[in-house]
Formats: sequence, structure tokens, C-alpha cells
Amino acid sequence: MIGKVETYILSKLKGSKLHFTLLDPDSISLDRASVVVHQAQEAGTDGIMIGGSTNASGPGLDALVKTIKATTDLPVILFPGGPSAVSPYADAIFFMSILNSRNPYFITKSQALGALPVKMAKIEPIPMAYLVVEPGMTVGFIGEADLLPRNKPDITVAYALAGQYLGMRMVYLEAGSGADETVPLEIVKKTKSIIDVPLIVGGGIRSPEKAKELADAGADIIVTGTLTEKDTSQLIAVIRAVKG
Ligand code: 1GP
Repeated sequence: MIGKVETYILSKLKGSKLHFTLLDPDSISLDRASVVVHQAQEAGTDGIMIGGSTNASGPGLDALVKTIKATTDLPVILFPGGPSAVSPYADAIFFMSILNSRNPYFITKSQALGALPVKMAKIEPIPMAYLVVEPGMTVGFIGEADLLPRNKPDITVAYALAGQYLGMRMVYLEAGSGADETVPLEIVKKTKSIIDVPLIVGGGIRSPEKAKELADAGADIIVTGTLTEKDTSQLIAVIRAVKG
């Protein structure tokens, strides 16, 4: 069943590209989080994602979500590093599977462990294929991914289409947080030309030019995380470039 947040995303996508601001509970203080969210919202970001590869959970995660909810009415979407990264204070959760992991834990078992907690938290699950492209960084290592090769776009395309055919309603191409290079434009272009569900791209996006190139190549939603940890002027420039 399609919920409120997914409906919001789909309806906004009819008019423009979207930008999501990703906050890592392990790297941001509550005070800084509310400043960043406020500035990102002013610049036009469309949603706040919360998560990291370390499966942050419990009171720290709840406190961050509550702080953000008190700052903005933008949707707050969990981007979980594992099955405990669930907070009832969020609006939604990307219910994701690393389809190119070698370890079934990251494809179906952590999802089985997280399913009831999501139900009990009464937050909206948004099924998503999460595909880790070289270099993959921390999530590639932790998620035991068979990294998708940068120079063989058809392999990523095949996984993305498989995700769609398995019923996932979004595809996320991830180069890894802090990557030196983003997902290649060619991969974004080819994937977009084959799938029908929204395409999210993140990892290593640090300049407005690169964000715009990725959006022009076919990314529907651009995610930036590391930029929130530095001077926010670059984050603001990226958001403006995506939003046109
Ligand atoms: C990580 O794709 C996101 O999961 C964001 O990456 O931190 O490099 O912006 P950055």
C-alpha cells in the first residue's frame, strides 16, 4: 500500500527533480542538525533522511528524529544501517535490500528482523532496491557487496530492473558515502532509460555541477550526506542546482 510520504515524493516528482538531505546520527549533534535542516529547507530540499552504515538506534536516533521533526514539516525518512535503526518518531523508512550483497543477511534476513519493529513503530515502509556501485566505501564493505563495476553499466541496469520486477518501488544507486567519484553518468543514464520507478543517486556528490549532471542524466532524487558535516554553503548550492 502506498502511504503518505511515497505519495508526496511521487507527486513532487511530476514537477521537478528532488533533493534529500541525509544526516548521520553518529556524526551530527542535535543543535547542528536543526541548523542544517533549517538551512536545507530554506534552500529547497524535499526531505530529510536519517541513517548511516553503523545501525545507530535507540534513544540517540529517537532524539535526532524528534529534533528534526520539531524543526521542519518536511518528511523524515529513515535510511537504516540495520534492523534496529527504527524510530517511531519518523514518518517513513526506506525498506531496503542490498540486492548485490553476497550475504543473504543484507538481502532478506535483516529485513525479516526489522519488519515487525517497523509495523509496531507505525511508520511507512517504502520498498527500495539498494545497489552499491564501486567504490562502495563503508557500506560496500559492511554490506558485503559484490560492487557493481563502474565500466559495465549493464550489470547495474540488470539489478535495478530485477529490483523493480521484485516489487521495489524505488531504486537507489549508491557509490558510498564520501566516495571520490559519484556513480558514473553512463550508469545513471542507462538505468533511468530502463526502469519505471524513481531513481535515487547518492555518494560522493559534493558540487552543484555534479549534482546537476546526475539529475540531467536521469537521477530523480539526489542525496547528499557528507556536505551536511561541513560549511553548509556547498550543501545549499547543491540543493539549488538540483531544484533549478
Ligand atoms: C550515503 O549516498 C549517501 O549513503 C550520501 O553520500 O555522504 O558522500 O554525500 P555522501
